[in-house]
Amino acid sequence: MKTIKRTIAEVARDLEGAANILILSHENPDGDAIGSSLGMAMGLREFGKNVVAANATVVPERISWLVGAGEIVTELPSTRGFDTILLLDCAERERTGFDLSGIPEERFISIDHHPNTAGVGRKILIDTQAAATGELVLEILLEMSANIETAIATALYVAIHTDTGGFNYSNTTRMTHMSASILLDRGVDPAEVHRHLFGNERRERVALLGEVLSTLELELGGRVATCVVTKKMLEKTGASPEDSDDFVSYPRSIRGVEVAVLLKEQGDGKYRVSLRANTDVDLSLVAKKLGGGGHKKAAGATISGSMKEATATLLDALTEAMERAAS
Ligand SMILES: [Mn+2]
Repeated sequence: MKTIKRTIAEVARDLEGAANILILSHENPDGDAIGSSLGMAMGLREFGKNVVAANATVVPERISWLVGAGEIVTELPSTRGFDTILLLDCAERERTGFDLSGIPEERFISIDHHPNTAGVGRKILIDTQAAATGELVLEILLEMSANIETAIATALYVAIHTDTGGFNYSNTTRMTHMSASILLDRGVDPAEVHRHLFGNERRERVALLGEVLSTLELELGGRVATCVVTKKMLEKTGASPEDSDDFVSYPRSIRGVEVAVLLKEQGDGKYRVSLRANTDVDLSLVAKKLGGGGHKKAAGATISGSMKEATATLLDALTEAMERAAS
């Protein structure tokens, strides 16, 4: 596991010297990608800096209520005017979904918490102990003595909330709760955030959940649970592909299940696979073997073939990983 330690202070000093900053994150953004981008953007603007945030994918509806979400552009602006391109929750050019080739390495700074990532930039901060990139952004803004107003705090709280499953996953640490404590001090309303994230479901999404749960299969003697999202289900329910993003938590909740799998049909004979572990099996290695990436307990990849072939490929890789974990 590659962890590159740059101190928070080093990155903070560097950002203090920057004037025009372009903030990017990984495509298909989650709450951490968007929350840390918005929190950092608003925080840096307080110092009079010119900041633009872009993401190759539109902000998911679930987090589109965050202040500033509507200002995140989906087209890459001309990068010429930016002295700094800040990658958040992402430490490689390719993960942004934008063509950033040809831009000198010194223009980049990357801040991330994903393992097994190379890192690009004049400063690279990859802290795999951080539960979310939002935690790192908070530390940097505190180091810069930024005035963390409620909108910034709420964006960072959503970042941390999302990546820890509401402070429930094993990546949740003392630091996570300390960060949350600071953010609540700055005016975050946790009940309001929860209502936005979970009390705001569209009928289409709940209907899709019904369809997806009917595909539940237990494999490998009940150690692996799989569910499938097909294009047909999306058509039938009127739901969108990202509506199923966290459905993997349902097969995961079954007693005895060690690895939960959600297969999403992409078209062109491709399946997007989301993996979640309840035990020690290292899913980042499984995903890597399948051409994807991620964390030990949460990873993903894209597999080609029919549903049957994709499932077989995946179960082979999981069998091997679970044997390795047991030995
Ligand atoms: Mn993250």
